[in-house]
Amino acid sequence: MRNLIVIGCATILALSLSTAAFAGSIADVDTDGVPDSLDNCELLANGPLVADTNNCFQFDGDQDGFGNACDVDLSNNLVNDLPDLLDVLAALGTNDPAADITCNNAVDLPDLLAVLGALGGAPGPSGLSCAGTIPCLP
Ligand SMILES: [Ca+2]
Ligand SMILES: [Ca+2]
Ligand SMILES: [Ca+2]
Ligand SMILES: [Ca+2]
Repeated sequence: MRNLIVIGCATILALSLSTAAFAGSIADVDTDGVPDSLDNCELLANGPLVADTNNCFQFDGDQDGFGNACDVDLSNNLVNDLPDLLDVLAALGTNDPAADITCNNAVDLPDLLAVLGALGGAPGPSGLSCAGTIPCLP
């Protein structure tokens, strides 16, 4: 009987460990359904389980590996800076996919505000190893 209990405990422990390892391999911090290692906005939900503003799914207009939801670095120098602000101003009224941060098929005020609000930061983070190169082909 005691052996059975020991075996039972060992089995439960092994199951717990393997479950933890499994959970670790599919970590999804923003719970959007895309594992961190494949998520082009690791910390910001951008579909499919938790959609971003306009139900976009990992939309990445400039194909740099950072999804638009977390990428206002339009000049692709890995800093959110003045050139990005100038780029979004120049794209206002167009449907330039790189500048369409909110993914509503138009570059408009919310996109400008997103760029303004993120000045001084950096794009991402992204779980893709190719993030920062164009095209980012995982
Ligand atoms: Ca995710
Ligand atoms: Ca995400
Ligand atoms: Ca991007
Ligand atoms: Ca920039």
